[in-house]
Amino acid sequence: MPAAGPHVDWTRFKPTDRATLVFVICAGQILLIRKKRGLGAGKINGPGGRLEPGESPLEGAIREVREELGVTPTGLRDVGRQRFLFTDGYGIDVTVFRADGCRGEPRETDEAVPLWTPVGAIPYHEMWEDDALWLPHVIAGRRVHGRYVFEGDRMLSSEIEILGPPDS
Ligand code: 8DG
Repeated sequence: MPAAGPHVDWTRFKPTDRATLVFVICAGQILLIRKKRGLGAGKINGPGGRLEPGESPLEGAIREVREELGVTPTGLRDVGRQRFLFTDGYGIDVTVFRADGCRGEPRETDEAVPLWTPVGAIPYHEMWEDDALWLPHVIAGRRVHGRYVFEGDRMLSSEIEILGPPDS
């Protein structure tokens, strides 16, 4: 995709990468990470990462949580898709999952530090700028689709559709 300004024809969006994010939410807590490397290193996020060739989003989501935190998320539900276009032309299409628990105790790896966080105290100021727009809906049990243009770390535009609860 060519370099973009804030106005994008999303029907022609061809992402460079497809990726996943997983938010394990249970007992009033959400499992976040401090990301040590990759896109968004230093930020707080959910675990997740780029899909490998031939992998489904669900498979990739489970693999990334295992790799980053050493635990297996359970009860995953697809809660929407977030698409990002950077002004240098890089695009990433992210499938977001909510999980209702995980098997094992999250531990630090060379990719991430686990941070169990009360759902009422999410540090949005240390996260990607768009997250404050859609993550509250996911926590409230809704699905959200979003499209964003970024210049580096700075969000230039956002479009969000709030949908109903995920299929169980
Ligand atoms: P690596 O091993 O190649 O270093 O990395 P990876 O694990 O394959 O990929 P990654 O760099 O972790 O992939 C980027 C992750 O960041 C992916 O989970 C999607 C996520 N992500 C963005 N933009 C945004 C955003 O604006 N908000 C949130 N919450 N996550 C985002 O790429």
